[in-house]
Amino acid sequence: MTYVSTNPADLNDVVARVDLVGAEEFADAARLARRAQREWAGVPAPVRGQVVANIGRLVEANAEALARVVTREIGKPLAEARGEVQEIADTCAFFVGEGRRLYGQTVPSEMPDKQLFTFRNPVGVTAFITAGNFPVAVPSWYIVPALLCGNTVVWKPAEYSAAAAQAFYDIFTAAGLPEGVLNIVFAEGSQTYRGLELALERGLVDKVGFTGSSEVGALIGELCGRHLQSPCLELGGKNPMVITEDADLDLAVQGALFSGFGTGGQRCTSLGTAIVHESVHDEFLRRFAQATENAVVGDPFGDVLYGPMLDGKFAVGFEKYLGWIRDHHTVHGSTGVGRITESNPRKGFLGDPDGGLFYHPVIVAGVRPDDEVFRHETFGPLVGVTSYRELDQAVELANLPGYGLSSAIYTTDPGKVFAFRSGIGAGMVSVNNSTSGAEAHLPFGGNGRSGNGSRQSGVWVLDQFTRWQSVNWDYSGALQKAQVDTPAI
Ligand code: UN1
Repeated sequence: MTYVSTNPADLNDVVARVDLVGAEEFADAARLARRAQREWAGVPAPVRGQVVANIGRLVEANAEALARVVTREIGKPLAEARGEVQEIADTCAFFVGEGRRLYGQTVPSEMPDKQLFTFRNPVGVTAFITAGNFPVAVPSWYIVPALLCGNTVVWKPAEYSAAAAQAFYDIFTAAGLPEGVLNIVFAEGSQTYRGLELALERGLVDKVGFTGSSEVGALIGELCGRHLQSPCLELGGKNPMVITEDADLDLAVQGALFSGFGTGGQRCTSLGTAIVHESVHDEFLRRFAQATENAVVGDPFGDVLYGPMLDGKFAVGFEKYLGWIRDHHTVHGSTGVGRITESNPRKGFLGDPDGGLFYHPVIVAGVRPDDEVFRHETFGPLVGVTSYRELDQAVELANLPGYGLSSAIYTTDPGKVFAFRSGIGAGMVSVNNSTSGAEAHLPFGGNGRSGNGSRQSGVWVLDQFTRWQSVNWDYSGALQKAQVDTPAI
């Protein structure tokens, strides 16, 4: 079966065609990765680091071309696509040095003439299933450290970002990865699941990473759990932004605009609900609605806040929430809408199959805790706004949907920052900044419906892609039994 990836800003523009594989071929890719793994693990870690350095250099040399593929294929504004490509280079820069570290420890023994050590071993074969909203940066968060640690990889990118994924793969392999070390497969969802199941049953995969929806993440988690594996799960978010009575409101508006509508709200870290102190709620809403109305949506190669939806299936998913609003906005709340650029007359017709997948930004004021748009990730340009009286109540509202990825507080009061930080269930907290826009060396990940506590990026990620091995070495020449023969004082 062939998948045709189209430009979401112009559905007649075909960007790539890729062959989709079945479950058996998915498992075959894992077999190739298994075959290549021992040899790759035998390459000294500093040399693997050099390969990572080569990848970084090649990414930089091809940055503009890669960014343009990303923009054309998923409609992400070019400036953001450039940033995303930079994130791969940053990830490489960070992990090059880890190739010369990958430290173990020497540990004292409780007995004489005996020494204890720890070593980091690669986990083996890793399998990554990634989303298309960050078609190159997020895969690099998995693939770069996994390779550096001596693992081989099977990678199943989203089909709708196939051209970006293929360009990424070509750069990585050109940097000097031996055959079988990085394997790319495209497959439709059920075949991917079945392929992973087969690979796990056959003992061909040792660690799974999945970035995508909480619903699919739960299925992957269950599957891995049956094989006693703990995957990295980076799932959805309903990320709150609390705006206190002492906040700089203009800054908060800028933050809400970018967090909520940047990338068309299609980041797992996008703002879900702004929770605003009642004394500044009306003023915030007025300024936010004004800024939203002035926002320009359109050609992602132009100077716009955001472009089209990533792909038709996200447009369909988002329509569901727009339907909910149509049914409910007369009951409570109101909606503000932005404008769509008219620079290209073919664009901007909502729901026009010949136009792009463009949607107005939507603010749902007066959103309530039992509303569907309060509880669920909408993955589109929609921000709810509500108010609170006491900070405790704001934190409670922020935690209510049960996700726990990102969050933000806008305040000038350090006491409120710490109260928020310790009360919020999110893995990430921004202070006077956007809920999105992670840096490549800080742990990234969530709790609750956003993930199982695994983290990506930074030095902490080494614990996902290596396993500790303890070694005890007795050179006393006698059988010294721990505890029994431990010298007494
Ligand atoms: C995602 O949406 O899956 O924090 C990841 C950010 C990005 C990563 C988002 N750098 O916005």
